[in-house]
Amino acid sequence: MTDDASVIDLLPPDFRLGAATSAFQIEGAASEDGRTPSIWDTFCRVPGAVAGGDTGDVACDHYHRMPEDVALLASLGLDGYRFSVSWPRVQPGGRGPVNPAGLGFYDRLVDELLGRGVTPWLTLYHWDLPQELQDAGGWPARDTAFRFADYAELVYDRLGDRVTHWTTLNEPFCSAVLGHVEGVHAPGGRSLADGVRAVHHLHLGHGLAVRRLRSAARRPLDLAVTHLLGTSGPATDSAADREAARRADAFGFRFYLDPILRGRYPRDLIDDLAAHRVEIPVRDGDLETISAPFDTLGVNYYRSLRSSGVDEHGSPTDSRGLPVTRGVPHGGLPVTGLGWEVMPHDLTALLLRVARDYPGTPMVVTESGAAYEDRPDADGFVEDTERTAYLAAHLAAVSRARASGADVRGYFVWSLLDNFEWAEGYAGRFGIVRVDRSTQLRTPKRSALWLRDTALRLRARRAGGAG
Ligand code: GBH
Repeated sequence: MTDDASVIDLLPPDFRLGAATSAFQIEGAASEDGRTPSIWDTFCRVPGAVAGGDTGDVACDHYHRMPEDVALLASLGLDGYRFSVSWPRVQPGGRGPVNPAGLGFYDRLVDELLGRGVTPWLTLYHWDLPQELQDAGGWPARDTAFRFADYAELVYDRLGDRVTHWTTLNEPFCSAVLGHVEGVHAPGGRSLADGVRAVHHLHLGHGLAVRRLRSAARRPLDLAVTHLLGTSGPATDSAADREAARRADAFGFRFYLDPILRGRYPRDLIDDLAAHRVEIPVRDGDLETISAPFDTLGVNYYRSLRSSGVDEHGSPTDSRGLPVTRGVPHGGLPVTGLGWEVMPHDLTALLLRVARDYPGTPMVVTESGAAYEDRPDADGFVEDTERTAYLAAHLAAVSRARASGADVRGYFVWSLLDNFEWAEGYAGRFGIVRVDRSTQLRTPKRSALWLRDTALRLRARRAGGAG
Protein backbone atom coordinates (compact mmCIF):
# COMPACT_ATOMS: atom_id res chain seq x y z
CA MET A 1 0.00 0.00 0.00
CA THR A 2 1.19 3.50 -0.81
CA ASP A 3 2.09 5.62 2.22
CA ASP A 4 -0.21 8.40 3.40
CA ALA A 5 1.93 11.32 2.20
CA SER A 6 2.18 10.16 -1.40
CA VAL A 7 -1.51 9.27 -1.55
CA ILE A 8 -2.37 12.76 -0.31
CA ASP A 9 -0.24 14.16 -3.12
CA LEU A 10 -2.64 12.50 -5.57
CA LEU A 11 -5.44 14.86 -4.50
CA PRO A 12 -6.38 17.24 -7.30
CA PRO A 13 -5.24 20.86 -7.01
CA ASP A 14 -8.83 22.09 -6.66
CA PHE A 15 -9.48 19.81 -3.67
CA ARG A 16 -10.74 21.97 -0.76
CA LEU A 17 -8.97 21.83 2.58
CA GLY A 18 -10.51 23.60 5.51
CA ALA A 19 -11.36 23.62 9.18
CA ALA A 20 -14.73 23.52 10.91
CA THR A 21 -16.38 24.86 14.05
CA SER A 22 -19.93 25.45 15.26
CA ALA A 23 -21.55 28.48 16.87
CA PHE A 24 -22.45 27.08 20.27
CA GLN A 25 -19.10 25.36 20.66
CA ILE A 26 -16.96 28.48 20.19
CA GLU A 27 -18.86 31.76 20.34
CA GLY A 28 -19.72 32.35 23.99
CA ALA A 29 -21.42 35.77 24.47
CA ALA A 30 -24.49 33.75 25.29
CA SER A 31 -26.69 36.64 26.32
CA GLU A 32 -25.17 39.51 24.38
CA ASP A 33 -26.70 41.66 21.65
CA GLY A 34 -30.13 40.12 21.98
CA ARG A 35 -29.26 36.41 21.77
CA THR A 36 -31.82 34.27 23.58
CA PRO A 37 -31.18 30.83 25.14
CA SER A 38 -30.91 27.76 22.96
CA ILE A 39 -31.73 24.22 24.07
CA TRP A 40 -28.03 23.73 24.79
CA ASP A 41 -27.95 26.69 27.22
CA THR A 42 -30.81 25.00 29.04
CA PHE A 43 -29.33 21.50 28.87
CA CYS A 44 -25.99 22.68 30.28
CA ARG A 45 -27.87 23.65 33.44
CA VAL A 46 -29.34 20.20 34.00
CA PRO A 47 -27.24 18.70 36.81
CA GLY A 48 -25.02 15.93 35.46
CA ALA A 49 -25.85 16.56 31.79
CA VAL A 50 -22.46 18.02 30.83
CA ALA A 51 -19.11 16.90 32.24
CA GLY A 52 -17.70 19.33 34.75
CA GLY A 53 -20.90 21.40 34.66
CA ASP A 54 -19.40 23.25 31.68
CA THR A 55 -21.54 25.72 29.69
CA GLY A 56 -21.31 27.67 26.46
CA ASP A 57 -21.42 31.03 28.23
CA VAL A 58 -17.84 31.93 27.31
CA ALA A 59 -16.63 28.99 25.19
CA CYS A 60 -13.71 30.25 23.05
CA ASP A 61 -15.00 33.82 23.28
CA HIS A 62 -14.98 33.76 19.50
CA TYR A 63 -17.79 36.32 19.37
CA HIS A 64 -15.27 38.90 20.62
CA ARG A 65 -12.15 37.44 19.01
CA MET A 66 -13.50 36.67 15.55
CA PRO A 67 -11.09 38.85 13.51
CA GLU A 68 -8.05 37.27 15.21
CA ASP A 69 -9.45 33.79 14.71
CA VAL A 70 -10.00 34.45 11.01
CA ALA A 71 -6.46 35.81 10.71
CA LEU A 72 -5.15 32.65 12.36
CA LEU A 73 -7.18 30.47 10.01
CA ALA A 74 -5.87 32.37 7.00
CA SER A 75 -2.29 32.08 8.27
CA LEU A 76 -2.73 28.30 8.10
CA GLY A 77 -3.36 28.62 4.36
CA LEU A 78 -6.72 26.87 4.55
CA ASP A 79 -9.11 27.75 1.77
CA GLY A 80 -12.39 26.97 3.50
CA TYR A 81 -13.96 27.70 6.87
CA ARG A 82 -17.04 25.79 7.92
CA PHE A 83 -18.96 27.58 10.67
CA SER A 84 -22.55 27.62 11.84
CA VAL A 85 -25.02 30.41 12.49
CA SER A 86 -26.67 30.58 15.89
CA TRP A 87 -30.41 30.65 15.28
CA PRO A 88 -31.25 32.28 18.68
CA ARG A 89 -28.70 35.00 17.91
CA VAL A 90 -30.17 36.04 14.57
CA GLN A 91 -33.85 35.29 15.21
CA PRO A 92 -34.47 35.26 18.96
CA GLY A 93 -37.37 33.05 19.83
CA GLY A 94 -37.11 31.17 16.56
CA ARG A 95 -39.80 33.13 14.76
CA GLY A 96 -40.56 36.70 13.86
CA PRO A 97 -38.17 39.48 12.94
CA VAL A 98 -34.43 39.27 12.59
CA ASN A 99 -32.11 40.58 15.29
CA PRO A 100 -29.84 42.97 13.33
CA ALA A 101 -27.05 42.90 15.92
CA GLY A 102 -26.89 39.10 15.84
CA LEU A 103 -26.98 38.85 12.07
CA GLY A 104 -24.40 41.64 11.88
CA PHE A 105 -21.86 39.35 13.53
CA TYR A 106 -22.09 36.83 10.66
CA ASP A 107 -22.05 39.65 8.14
CA ARG A 108 -18.70 40.80 9.55
CA LEU A 109 -17.42 37.22 9.75
CA VAL A 110 -18.18 36.62 6.08
CA ASP A 111 -16.49 39.86 5.04
CA GLU A 112 -13.48 39.08 7.20
CA LEU A 113 -13.16 35.63 5.62
CA LEU A 114 -13.54 36.87 2.05
CA GLY A 115 -11.10 39.67 2.73
CA ARG A 116 -8.49 37.07 3.65
CA GLY A 117 -9.22 34.75 0.77
CA VAL A 118 -11.01 32.09 2.85
CA THR A 119 -14.25 30.68 1.41
CA PRO A 120 -17.16 30.65 3.87
CA TRP A 121 -19.04 27.33 4.22
CA LEU A 122 -22.11 28.24 6.23
CA THR A 123 -24.19 25.75 8.22
CA LEU A 124 -27.62 26.99 9.24
CA TYR A 125 -28.25 24.59 12.10
CA HIS A 126 -25.71 22.91 14.34
CA TRP A 127 -27.99 21.83 17.22
CA ASP A 128 -28.71 25.15 19.00
CA LEU A 129 -32.49 25.34 18.62
CA PRO A 130 -34.03 28.46 20.20
CA GLN A 131 -35.46 27.36 23.55
CA GLU A 132 -38.79 29.00 22.70
CA LEU A 133 -39.22 26.65 19.76
CA GLN A 134 -38.42 23.72 22.03
CA ASP A 135 -41.12 24.93 24.40
CA ALA A 136 -43.50 24.87 21.42
CA GLY A 137 -42.61 21.22 20.73
CA GLY A 138 -39.14 21.34 19.13
CA TRP A 139 -38.21 19.00 16.27
CA PRO A 140 -40.81 16.37 17.17
CA ALA A 141 -43.36 19.05 16.19
CA ARG A 142 -43.98 19.52 12.48
CA ASP A 143 -44.17 23.30 12.74
CA THR A 144 -40.43 23.52 13.57
CA ALA A 145 -39.59 22.48 9.99
CA PHE A 146 -41.46 25.53 8.66
CA ARG A 147 -39.86 27.82 11.23
CA PHE A 148 -36.47 26.53 10.06
CA ALA A 149 -37.24 27.34 6.42
CA ASP A 150 -38.22 30.91 7.39
CA TYR A 151 -35.01 31.29 9.36
CA ALA A 152 -32.95 29.93 6.46
CA GLU A 153 -34.39 32.52 4.10
CA LEU A 154 -33.80 35.30 6.57
CA VAL A 155 -30.10 34.44 6.83
CA TYR A 156 -29.92 34.03 3.06
CA ASP A 157 -31.41 37.52 2.54
CA ARG A 158 -28.49 39.07 4.37
CA LEU A 159 -25.57 36.83 3.33
CA GLY A 160 -26.67 35.29 0.04
CA ASP A 161 -24.85 37.89 -2.02
CA ARG A 162 -21.50 36.65 -0.63
CA VAL A 163 -21.96 33.08 0.59
CA THR A 164 -22.14 30.30 -2.00
CA HIS A 165 -21.81 27.17 0.18
CA TRP A 166 -24.92 26.58 2.30
CA THR A 167 -25.50 23.57 4.51
CA THR A 168 -28.95 23.20 6.00
CA LEU A 169 -28.35 20.83 8.93
CA ASN A 170 -25.47 19.27 10.77
CA GLU A 171 -26.05 15.62 11.72
CA PRO A 172 -29.82 15.22 12.12
CA PHE A 173 -29.01 11.88 13.78
CA CYS A 174 -27.50 13.67 16.78
CA SER A 175 -30.34 16.19 17.12
CA ALA A 176 -32.95 13.46 16.85
CA VAL A 177 -31.47 10.34 18.41
CA LEU A 178 -28.89 11.62 20.91
CA GLY A 179 -31.28 14.45 21.82
CA HIS A 180 -34.65 12.68 21.92
CA VAL A 181 -34.00 8.95 22.26
CA GLU A 182 -30.79 8.53 24.23
CA GLY A 183 -31.12 11.70 26.28
CA VAL A 184 -27.38 12.52 26.12
CA HIS A 185 -27.77 15.71 24.07
CA ALA A 186 -30.20 18.62 24.38
CA PRO A 187 -33.10 18.57 24.97
CA GLY A 188 -32.45 15.30 26.84
CA GLY A 189 -35.53 13.33 25.77
CA ARG A 190 -35.88 9.56 25.95
CA SER A 191 -38.55 8.47 23.50
CA LEU A 192 -38.08 6.55 20.27
CA ALA A 193 -41.33 7.98 18.89
CA ASP A 194 -40.15 11.56 19.48
CA GLY A 195 -36.77 10.79 17.93
CA VAL A 196 -38.38 9.37 14.80
CA ARG A 197 -40.70 12.37 14.51
CA ALA A 198 -37.69 14.63 14.92
CA VAL A 199 -35.79 12.87 12.12
CA HIS A 200 -38.71 13.33 9.74
CA HIS A 201 -39.17 16.99 10.60
CA LEU A 202 -35.45 17.68 10.29
CA HIS A 203 -35.56 16.13 6.81
CA LEU A 204 -38.63 18.22 6.02
CA GLY A 205 -36.94 21.39 7.28
CA HIS A 206 -33.95 20.60 5.06
CA GLY A 207 -36.15 20.11 1.98
CA LEU A 208 -38.21 23.24 2.61
CA ALA A 209 -35.04 25.29 3.13
CA VAL A 210 -33.44 23.94 -0.05
CA ARG A 211 -36.50 25.02 -2.04
CA ARG A 212 -36.57 28.46 -0.42
CA LEU A 213 -32.88 29.15 -0.99
CA ARG A 214 -33.02 27.86 -4.54
CA SER A 215 -35.89 30.15 -5.45
CA ALA A 216 -34.42 33.15 -3.65
CA ALA A 217 -31.00 32.71 -5.30
CA ARG A 218 -29.98 34.85 -8.24
CA ARG A 219 -26.88 32.76 -8.93
CA PRO A 220 -25.90 29.11 -8.55
CA LEU A 221 -25.49 28.03 -4.94
CA ASP A 222 -23.87 24.93 -3.52
CA LEU A 223 -26.62 23.52 -1.29
CA ALA A 224 -25.70 20.75 1.10
CA VAL A 225 -26.75 18.77 4.14
CA THR A 226 -24.30 17.08 6.48
CA HIS A 227 -24.79 13.63 7.98
CA LEU A 228 -22.83 11.67 10.54
CA LEU A 229 -22.05 8.39 8.82
CA GLY A 230 -20.17 5.21 9.56
CA THR A 231 -20.27 1.60 8.52
CA SER A 232 -21.94 -1.04 10.67
CA GLY A 233 -20.78 -4.51 9.82
CA PRO A 234 -21.69 -7.45 12.08
CA ALA A 235 -19.54 -8.14 15.15
CA THR A 236 -19.41 -11.83 14.24
CA ASP A 237 -20.76 -13.91 11.40
CA SER A 238 -23.73 -15.11 13.47
CA ALA A 239 -27.23 -14.65 12.04
CA ALA A 240 -28.19 -12.49 15.05
CA ASP A 241 -25.25 -10.14 14.50
CA ARG A 242 -25.84 -9.90 10.77
CA GLU A 243 -29.49 -9.03 11.40
CA ALA A 244 -28.41 -6.44 14.02
CA ALA A 245 -26.05 -4.91 11.45
CA ARG A 246 -28.93 -4.61 9.01
CA ARG A 247 -31.07 -2.89 11.66
CA ALA A 248 -28.24 -0.53 12.60
CA ASP A 249 -27.67 0.30 8.94
CA ALA A 250 -31.38 1.01 8.43
CA PHE A 251 -31.71 3.19 11.54
CA GLY A 252 -28.30 4.90 11.43
CA PHE A 253 -27.51 5.25 7.73
CA ARG A 254 -30.35 4.65 5.26
CA PHE A 255 -32.84 6.54 7.51
CA TYR A 256 -30.81 9.63 6.61
CA LEU A 257 -29.73 9.10 3.01
CA ASP A 258 -32.70 7.29 1.44
CA PRO A 259 -35.31 10.05 1.94
CA ILE A 260 -33.07 12.85 0.65
CA LEU A 261 -31.47 10.91 -2.21
CA ARG A 262 -34.12 8.32 -3.14
CA GLY A 263 -37.30 10.03 -1.97
CA ARG A 264 -38.38 7.19 0.35
CA TYR A 265 -37.83 5.64 3.73
CA PRO A 266 -36.37 2.12 3.76
CA ARG A 267 -39.06 -0.60 3.88
CA ASP A 268 -37.15 -2.67 6.44
CA LEU A 269 -36.76 0.38 8.72
CA ILE A 270 -40.51 1.00 8.60
CA ASP A 271 -41.06 -2.64 9.65
CA ASP A 272 -38.44 -2.45 12.43
CA LEU A 273 -40.10 0.70 13.81
CA ALA A 274 -43.54 -0.92 13.61
CA ALA A 275 -42.30 -3.60 16.02
CA HIS A 276 -41.80 -0.71 18.47
CA ARG A 277 -45.25 0.68 17.53
CA VAL A 278 -43.58 3.75 16.05
CA GLU A 279 -44.49 5.36 12.74
CA ILE A 280 -42.74 8.01 10.68
CA PRO A 281 -45.29 10.87 10.43
CA VAL A 282 -45.13 11.25 6.63
CA ARG A 283 -47.81 13.38 4.99
CA ASP A 284 -48.64 13.64 1.30
CA GLY A 285 -45.96 15.50 -0.60
CA ASP A 286 -43.38 15.36 2.21
CA LEU A 287 -41.03 13.00 0.44
CA GLU A 288 -41.08 15.14 -2.69
CA THR A 289 -40.07 18.14 -0.60
CA ILE A 290 -37.46 16.17 1.31
CA SER A 291 -35.83 14.87 -1.86
CA ALA A 292 -35.55 18.31 -3.47
CA PRO A 293 -32.27 18.16 -5.40
CA PHE A 294 -29.25 19.50 -3.55
CA ASP A 295 -25.63 19.72 -4.64
CA THR A 296 -23.29 18.24 -2.08
CA LEU A 297 -23.54 15.64 0.64
CA GLY A 298 -21.52 16.59 3.69
CA VAL A 299 -20.05 13.54 5.40
CA ASN A 300 -18.91 13.68 9.02
CA TYR A 301 -16.89 10.66 10.01
CA TYR A 302 -15.27 9.73 13.30
CA ARG A 303 -15.49 6.00 13.81
CA SER A 304 -17.60 2.95 13.09
CA LEU A 305 -19.00 0.43 15.53
CA ARG A 306 -19.79 -3.19 14.73
CA SER A 307 -23.26 -4.51 15.49
CA SER A 308 -24.10 -7.22 17.95
CA GLY A 309 -27.53 -8.85 18.14
CA VAL A 310 -27.08 -9.96 21.75
CA ASP A 311 -26.72 -7.99 24.98
CA GLU A 312 -23.86 -8.22 27.48
CA HIS A 313 -25.35 -11.44 28.86
CA GLY A 314 -25.84 -13.08 25.47
CA SER A 315 -29.59 -12.47 25.29
CA PRO A 316 -31.02 -11.65 21.81
CA THR A 317 -34.02 -9.75 23.21
CA ASP A 318 -34.43 -6.91 25.70
CA SER A 319 -36.85 -6.65 28.62
CA ARG A 320 -39.71 -5.81 26.24
CA GLY A 321 -38.98 -8.78 24.00
CA LEU A 322 -37.56 -6.59 21.22
CA PRO A 323 -34.39 -7.59 19.36
CA VAL A 324 -31.11 -6.23 20.73
CA THR A 325 -29.02 -3.97 18.49
CA ARG A 326 -25.81 -3.06 20.25
CA GLY A 327 -22.82 -1.14 18.88
CA VAL A 328 -19.55 -2.75 19.89
CA PRO A 329 -15.95 -1.79 19.16
CA HIS A 330 -14.06 -3.65 16.51
CA GLY A 331 -11.30 -4.44 18.97
CA GLY A 332 -7.53 -4.46 18.70
CA LEU A 333 -7.31 -0.96 17.23
CA PRO A 334 -5.68 2.21 18.59
CA VAL A 335 -8.13 4.63 20.24
CA THR A 336 -8.31 8.43 20.60
CA GLY A 337 -8.43 10.30 23.90
CA LEU A 338 -12.19 9.74 24.05
CA GLY A 339 -11.70 6.01 23.51
CA TRP A 340 -12.96 6.06 19.89
CA GLU A 341 -11.28 3.54 17.63
CA VAL A 342 -9.12 4.94 14.84
CA MET A 343 -10.41 3.40 11.61
CA PRO A 344 -9.40 5.37 8.51
CA HIS A 345 -10.06 2.39 6.23
CA ASP A 346 -13.74 2.66 7.18
CA LEU A 347 -13.82 6.22 5.83
CA THR A 348 -12.68 4.90 2.45
CA ALA A 349 -15.32 2.15 2.63
CA LEU A 350 -18.02 4.61 3.62
CA LEU A 351 -17.30 7.04 0.78
CA LEU A 352 -17.21 4.19 -1.72
CA ARG A 353 -20.50 2.86 -0.41
CA VAL A 354 -22.21 6.23 -0.90
CA ALA A 355 -20.72 6.41 -4.40
CA ARG A 356 -22.06 2.93 -5.18
CA ASP A 357 -25.51 3.11 -3.55
CA TYR A 358 -26.31 6.76 -4.28
CA PRO A 359 -24.51 7.33 -7.57
CA GLY A 360 -23.85 10.86 -8.76
CA THR A 361 -23.61 12.35 -5.26
CA PRO A 362 -20.73 14.79 -4.87
CA MET A 363 -19.36 14.64 -1.34
CA VAL A 364 -17.25 16.75 0.99
CA VAL A 365 -15.91 15.40 4.27
CA THR A 366 -17.27 18.19 6.46
CA GLU A 367 -15.79 16.82 9.71
CA SER A 368 -12.95 14.51 10.56
CA GLY A 369 -10.69 14.78 13.56
CA ALA A 370 -9.75 13.46 16.96
CA ALA A 371 -9.64 14.47 20.60
CA TYR A 372 -6.43 13.71 22.47
CA GLU A 373 -5.14 14.73 25.83
CA ASP A 374 -2.68 17.40 24.79
CA ARG A 375 0.48 18.14 26.76
CA PRO A 376 1.57 21.70 26.00
CA ASP A 377 5.21 22.66 26.54
CA ALA A 378 6.23 25.82 28.43
CA ASP A 379 5.29 27.95 25.39
CA GLY A 380 1.89 26.32 25.06
CA PHE A 381 2.98 24.40 21.96
CA VAL A 382 1.50 20.92 21.55
CA GLU A 383 3.46 18.27 19.69
CA ASP A 384 0.29 16.35 18.78
CA THR A 385 1.89 13.50 16.87
CA GLU A 386 -1.20 11.31 17.23
CA ARG A 387 -3.64 13.91 15.89
CA THR A 388 -1.30 14.70 13.00
CA ALA A 389 -1.07 11.03 12.09
CA TYR A 390 -4.84 10.73 12.45
CA LEU A 391 -5.46 13.58 10.00
CA ALA A 392 -2.87 12.29 7.53
CA ALA A 393 -4.40 8.81 7.63
CA HIS A 394 -7.92 10.12 7.08
CA LEU A 395 -6.97 12.51 4.31
CA ALA A 396 -5.15 9.60 2.67
CA ALA A 397 -8.32 7.51 3.13
CA VAL A 398 -10.23 10.17 1.19
CA SER A 399 -7.63 10.17 -1.54
CA ARG A 400 -7.90 6.36 -1.80
CA ALA A 401 -11.69 6.59 -2.08
CA ARG A 402 -11.29 9.16 -4.86
CA ALA A 403 -8.85 6.92 -6.68
CA SER A 404 -11.54 4.19 -6.61
CA GLY A 405 -14.20 6.49 -8.02
CA ALA A 406 -15.84 8.37 -5.10
CA ASP A 407 -16.51 12.01 -5.97
CA VAL A 408 -15.10 13.67 -2.84
CA ARG A 409 -14.20 17.31 -3.25
CA GLY A 410 -12.96 18.51 0.09
CA TYR A 411 -11.91 17.75 3.65
CA PHE A 412 -12.60 19.87 6.72
CA VAL A 413 -10.81 19.15 9.97
CA TRP A 414 -12.85 19.08 13.12
CA SER A 415 -11.90 21.43 14.66
CA LEU A 416 -10.08 24.71 14.26
CA LEU A 417 -10.10 25.35 18.02
CA ASP A 418 -10.31 23.30 21.20
CA ASN A 419 -13.94 23.93 22.07
CA PHE A 420 -17.09 22.91 23.93
CA GLU A 421 -17.40 19.21 23.16
CA TRP A 422 -21.09 18.92 24.06
CA ALA A 423 -21.71 16.38 26.85
CA GLU A 424 -17.93 16.02 27.33
CA GLY A 425 -17.61 19.73 28.11
CA TYR A 426 -14.19 21.31 27.50
CA ALA A 427 -12.39 18.07 28.38
CA GLY A 428 -12.58 16.79 24.81
CA ARG A 429 -9.95 18.72 22.84
CA PHE A 430 -10.39 18.40 19.08
CA GLY A 431 -8.56 21.57 18.05
CA ILE A 432 -5.61 21.88 15.70
CA VAL A 433 -5.16 25.14 17.63
CA ARG A 434 -4.81 24.94 21.40
CA VAL A 435 -7.04 27.25 23.43
CA ASP A 436 -5.83 27.96 26.95
CA ARG A 437 -9.02 27.84 28.99
CA SER A 438 -7.96 30.52 31.44
CA THR A 439 -6.25 33.03 29.11
CA GLN A 440 -8.03 32.17 25.82
CA LEU A 441 -4.60 32.24 24.21
CA ARG A 442 -4.53 30.43 20.85
CA THR A 443 -1.48 28.35 19.89
CA PRO A 444 -1.38 26.30 16.68
CA LYS A 445 -0.43 22.68 17.39
CA ARG A 446 1.88 20.55 15.24
CA SER A 447 -1.22 19.24 13.41
CA ALA A 448 -2.08 22.78 12.31
CA LEU A 449 1.42 23.27 10.92
CA TRP A 450 1.17 19.94 9.12
CA LEU A 451 -2.16 20.99 7.63
CA ARG A 452 -0.66 24.30 6.53
CA ASP A 453 2.17 22.51 4.73
CA THR A 454 -0.33 20.16 3.08
CA ALA A 455 -2.51 23.09 2.00
CA LEU A 456 0.57 24.86 0.65
CA ARG A 457 1.56 21.83 -1.42
CA LEU A 458 -1.93 21.63 -2.92
CA ARG A 459 -1.99 25.34 -3.56
CA ALA A 460 1.42 25.33 -5.22
CA ARG A 461 0.17 22.71 -7.66
CA ARG A 462 -2.95 24.76 -8.25
CA ALA A 463 -0.87 27.84 -9.05
CA GLY A 464 1.43 25.81 -11.26
CA GLY A 465 -1.53 24.33 -13.08
CA ALA A 466 -0.18 20.84 -12.47
CA GLY A 467 -2.07 17.76 -11.32
C1 GBH B 1 -19.75 15.83 15.61
O1 GBH B 1 -20.62 14.94 16.21
C2 GBH B 1 -20.32 17.21 15.77
O2 GBH B 1 -20.81 17.72 14.55
C3 GBH B 1 -19.39 18.18 16.39
O3 GBH B 1 -20.10 19.29 16.83
C4 GBH B 1 -18.63 17.49 17.50
O4 GBH B 1 -17.86 18.39 18.24
C5 GBH B 1 -17.77 16.44 16.87
O5 GBH B 1 -18.52 15.57 16.11
C6 GBH B 1 -16.97 15.60 17.84
O6 GBH B 1 -17.82 14.80 18.62
O7 GBH B 1 -22.92 9.48 21.51
O8 GBH B 1 -23.22 9.19 23.86
O9 GBH B 1 -21.05 8.87 22.89
C7 GBH B 1 -20.25 13.61 16.11
C8 GBH B 1 -21.08 12.78 17.03
C9 GBH B 1 -21.48 13.55 19.21
C10 GBH B 1 -20.43 11.43 18.75
C11 GBH B 1 -21.13 13.38 20.68
C12 GBH B 1 -20.08 11.31 20.19
C13 GBH B 1 -20.78 11.79 22.40
C14 GBH B 1 -21.99 11.32 23.15
N1 GBH B 1 -20.57 12.81 18.37
N2 GBH B 1 -21.07 11.98 20.98
S1 GBH B 1 -22.31 9.61 22.83
